[in-house]
Amino acid sequence: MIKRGLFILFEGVDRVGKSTQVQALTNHISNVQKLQTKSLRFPDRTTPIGQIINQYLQNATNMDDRALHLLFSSNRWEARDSILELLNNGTNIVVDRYSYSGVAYSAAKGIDFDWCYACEKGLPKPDLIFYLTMSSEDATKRGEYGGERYEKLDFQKKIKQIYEEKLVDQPNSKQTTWKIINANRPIDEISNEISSIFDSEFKNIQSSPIGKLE
Ligand code: NYM
Ligand code: MG
Repeated sequence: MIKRGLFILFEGVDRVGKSTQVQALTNHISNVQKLQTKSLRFPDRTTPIGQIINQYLQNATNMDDRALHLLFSSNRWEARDSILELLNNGTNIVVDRYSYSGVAYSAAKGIDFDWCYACEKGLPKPDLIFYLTMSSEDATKRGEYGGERYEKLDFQKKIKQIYEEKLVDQPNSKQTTWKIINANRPIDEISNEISSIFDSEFKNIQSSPIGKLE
């Protein structure tokens, strides 16, 4: 019988190095562990819904905050079947942002936290979440922001606060393990830590069923 794939998620504010670490862990799982792996990211800007989100992020359109929130959530729901298919076929997925980004960014705008979380319930649950964190000032110093919406120090601080006070290791993320990773270190040091956590945990996780966000 084939073992199911794992759903590994990277979360954190902008500029903490998630995409670099997604790539490093994907390489580790396929080249060192010799397991099937695919990386995904949200928003998935390639779908029709993702294109509307992309236009908003690039300041080409404006939108009601709640309508936008629901589009981000829809962009995950439209990926649900393919995520489950990959996992059930034994492919590990390494994902750059998911429901927790959805809640953190929208709640940081002042939208009710529980309302933000409600539309995520029922989506496939990540098995392991790496939360990359560093001071917002240090993240800002990592070079110019790309000019997308949200890339402002004050707003980034609010998002970080929502993650750390309301999401990381909180009851509504029960049964999911969050690993808090100090992202203010050399890339290799971070990726070595993440790879060794994966190596020590993946066998245990494979034998548990795929969960749902609740
Ligand atoms: N973002 C991402 C949200 O506001 N809600 C969501 O549900 C998701 C998945 O999109 N600044 C925001 C966070 C980012 C922006 O993501 C684009 P990225 O990883 O910077 O391409
Ligand atoms: Mg970004």
